Amino acid sequence: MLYDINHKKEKIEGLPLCFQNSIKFSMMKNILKGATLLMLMSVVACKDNTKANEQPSTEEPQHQEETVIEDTRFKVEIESNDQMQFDKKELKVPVGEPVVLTLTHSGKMDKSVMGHNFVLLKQGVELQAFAEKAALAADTEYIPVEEEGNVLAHTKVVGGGESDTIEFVITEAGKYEFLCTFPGHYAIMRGVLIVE
Ligand SMILES: [Cu+2]
Repeated sequence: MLYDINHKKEKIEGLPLCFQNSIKFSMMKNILKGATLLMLMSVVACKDNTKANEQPSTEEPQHQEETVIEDTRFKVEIESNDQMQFDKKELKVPVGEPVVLTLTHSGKMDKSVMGHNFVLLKQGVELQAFAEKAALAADTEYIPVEEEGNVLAHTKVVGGGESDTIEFVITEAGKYEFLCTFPGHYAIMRGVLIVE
């Protein structure tokens, strides 16, 4: 197969330089291989080039006053670990105000073997009886459906390196028990939330 490059050159002059270069490039390659794919590639390259040469838009993004809303919610953190412990036995939060609670798991173990959650019970709920039912509720992350009415707030179950944040409001001052309902954990992983 022979190509008269000069003849073709005449034909392609008058096209934008970008196309000329692409076409020349394609013709050369065509001698060795089929040109279709290469033509396509050249066109794509040409388009990219065009984009790069575009002037940046002079349109100013709509300027808006930024309003920084200060997060005044009360924040509380509780940590858990691979030794089946919470780092706090007592938490204090204000009554009637939004509380943002974060449970973190600083260990490495998977949630299937050392999972933890934070479950806050209504006053008057018998913790041990609740925990024993909860331990069987693996399908609902150890929150038994029939006991949901006894739970004021709860996180999901977290494993090592994970955390979960919840928000709740307690409208009555007093002491509330919390626990981890992962099977076998409640005896150690429990404490009191003081609302005042
Ligand atoms: Cu636990």
